[in-house]
Formats: sequence, C-alpha cells, structure tokens
Amino acid sequence: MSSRYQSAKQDYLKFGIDTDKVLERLSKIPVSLHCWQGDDVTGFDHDGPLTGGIQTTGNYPGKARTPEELMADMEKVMALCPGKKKLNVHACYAIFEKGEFVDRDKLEPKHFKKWVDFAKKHDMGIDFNPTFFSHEKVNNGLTLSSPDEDTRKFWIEHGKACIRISEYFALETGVPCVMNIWTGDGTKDIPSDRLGPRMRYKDSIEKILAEPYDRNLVKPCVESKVFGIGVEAYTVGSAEFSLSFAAMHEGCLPLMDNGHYHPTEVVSDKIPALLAFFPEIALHITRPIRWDSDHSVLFDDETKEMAKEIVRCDALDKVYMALDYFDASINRISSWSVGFRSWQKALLLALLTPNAQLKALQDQSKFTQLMIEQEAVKTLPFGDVWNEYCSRAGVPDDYSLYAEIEAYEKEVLSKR
Ligand code: RNT
Ligand code: ZN
Repeated sequence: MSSRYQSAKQDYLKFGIDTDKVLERLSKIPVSLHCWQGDDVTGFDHDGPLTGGIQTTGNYPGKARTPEELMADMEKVMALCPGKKKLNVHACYAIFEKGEFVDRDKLEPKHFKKWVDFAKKHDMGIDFNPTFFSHEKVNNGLTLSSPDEDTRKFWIEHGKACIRISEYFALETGVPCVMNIWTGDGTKDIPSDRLGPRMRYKDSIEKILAEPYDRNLVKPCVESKVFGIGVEAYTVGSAEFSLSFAAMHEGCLPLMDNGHYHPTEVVSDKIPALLAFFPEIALHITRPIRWDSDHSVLFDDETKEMAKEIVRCDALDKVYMALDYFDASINRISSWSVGFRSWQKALLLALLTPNAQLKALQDQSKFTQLMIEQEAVKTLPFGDVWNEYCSRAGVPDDYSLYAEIEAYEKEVLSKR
C-alpha cells in the first residue's frame, strides 16, 4: 500500500469516507463491456455495411476479424481494466459452424454457446441486443415499424428469438440478462405519417414481449434516440415513445443512451427523474461530440455527473450500466480500455463524494457553504485512490497503460 494512498485515506476519512470500503464495493459493481468496440460493430453474420443511422469512423489497423480474435482482444481489455465486467453481445455476433448460416429470425441459443463459454470462463453475466440493422431486410430504413408485413414479421421473430437467447444466457450464467431493443427506424426527410410507424413499432415490441420468459431472468429495455445519420427528420423510437412504452408495460425498462438527446439535455438529470417512477432503468454510456458520434468515454464532467447521480440516488443496483461507443480511428483496445476505465473512475469519484453531507446542506438551504464544499471535494487526492484501486486489481495505472497497449499492438494486432 503506497504512502500516498495512506495519506489520501486520512483525507477522505475527514469527510467520513472509508476508501477501503469504497474500493471493495466498486470492485463488485458490474458494468457491461460491449463486444462491438472490437470490430467496428461488424459482427459475424453478414458482409454488408453498418446501417441504422450509426457509423464508425476511422480505419486503424488491427481490427478483430473472427470470434477468436475478438475474444482475445476483449481478454486483453479486461486485463487492463479494474472492476467487475458483464459481457454485452449483439445478435449479429452469432457464431456459426463452418459453412452454416442462420438468418436472424431463426437464431438459437446454440449459436451463442461460445459466448456463454467465454462469459463463464471470466465469471461474467451476459447482456444481449437483437440487431435490427446491417441486414438486407431493413426495408427503406424500417424494421419493426415497417408497413410491409413480411418485413415486420421477420423482425418480430428476430426479437422473439433474442428473448429466448437472453433467457438461455441468464440460465447459463446465473445472472439476469438485460435485453435492449433499439432500432434505427426513421426517415431521412419529413414524413407524412408520424403516428402509423409508432403504432406498428408499439405493436411489434408488444408481440416480442409476448414471447414467454421469466421476468427475473430477462430484463427487456427500449432505447430511444433523437436522430441518426441518414435518418435526420424523424425517429420512430423517440424519447417520448420509448419512455412511454416502458412506463406502460410492466417489466420493460427505459434505456437512456447519453448520445441520444439534444446537445443541451443531460442524462445525469434524467436519471433521478426516471428513478422517481421506475424500479429499474438502463443506461448506454457513450460520449457524443455534436451528434451521437460514440467517441470513447472519458473522465469528463457529464460522465462524472451521471455516475454521481446513480450513487447519490442509492441506485447502483437499480441502474444497469452498459458502455456503448465505437472508435475505429485509434487503437481499438485503447479506446475500449480508456472508456471502461473512465466509467470506473467516475463511479469511484461518486463513491468518494460525501453525498449525505452535501445533501444536508441543500436541504438546509445552506447554498453558500454547499458551493464551497462541492468545490473543496474536487481537489481531494482522488488519483491516489484510483492508483491503489488499479494496483489491487492487478491492472496497470494510467502511466503504464500505453506501454501495455503498444506491446499488444506490436505482438498481436499488427500481424492481422
Ligand atoms: C445506436 C444505439 C445502439 C447501438 C448498439 C450497437 O445509436 O446507441 O445502442 O449503438 O446497439
Ligand atoms: Zn446505445
């Protein structure tokens, strides 16, 4: 234990915070690590482009091309990041036998057995996502909201298959599976009917959720969005639509992705708003720059604020936290790790904040003192506690991270 940590521990104790307890607690909070950062959201079931209004930009060398490469890269990321991980898989990452192909409406648990083995090896639960994009049956940009009944039927069947796979994940791992429904459905230009697609989307999700499943094992979510690339004028699954759907369907969670709102809106403020109504909610943690650009998460103000709200609301077991970014312009392992580590830092900072004292000042309307104390907390020796956390987890600190990533690039990525 470093002398700097010893000294930091005393500083935090003055605010009534036991850093050892905080480190212990943080190490047990699961955060979903998305498999799709490793290959630019490509997956293994198609050769076509990434669609659905999302985009990865950049072509840094070394992208994972096979399940083996992707899993090896994830293992590297996990070895570089402190904290408990959960695995987040998309349906397009189904792993087929040689020569086998199964379309998305017919996917079965067996196509994800290798992911289960991988999760078990690392003692992780699994979250899941039907993939309603990058597929020839996306019809004029529409899937679950399509006016074409065959199209809609296909995607409903895909959703149902994913419920069954989610339940399989939960049964195999012993950890509930959060299954997130997101579609990029929408139109590029001004629609002449905004209600029709939403009514069909609503009906489709209801049909998907009519698939029998154990509510304790599968946690379905609906993710909203403001707009996507090529779908600028109208998004079927808007914020109001998705939130209302979740509110009206018991057991369905709203999922907020912090890249999916107007630039002056903040998800940190929405978290306590939803917690006033929902027993559980879900998050996609990303970093938007001017749009839903999905840059790697950093230890920036809004990231800190979101973590603070979850901790302050005593909601660590009510908020399912998943990362969702894809940067292909830099070393992908680095993007992945910096993002995961940044969210760990944000949670750590939140847990090291004397929230009860600060809340009391607000409740007593002592706003002068509140401002001073909120500022004082910012310069506490957080970095020393973070370094101790990394050291206890056996992962590199921020200063040695690059060397490890560089070595992996040299030994593994550059040979692809
Ligand atoms: C897209 C949504 C969605 C996807 C993933 C790959 O804007 O954020 O969650 O990023 O499903
Ligand atoms: Zn998302």
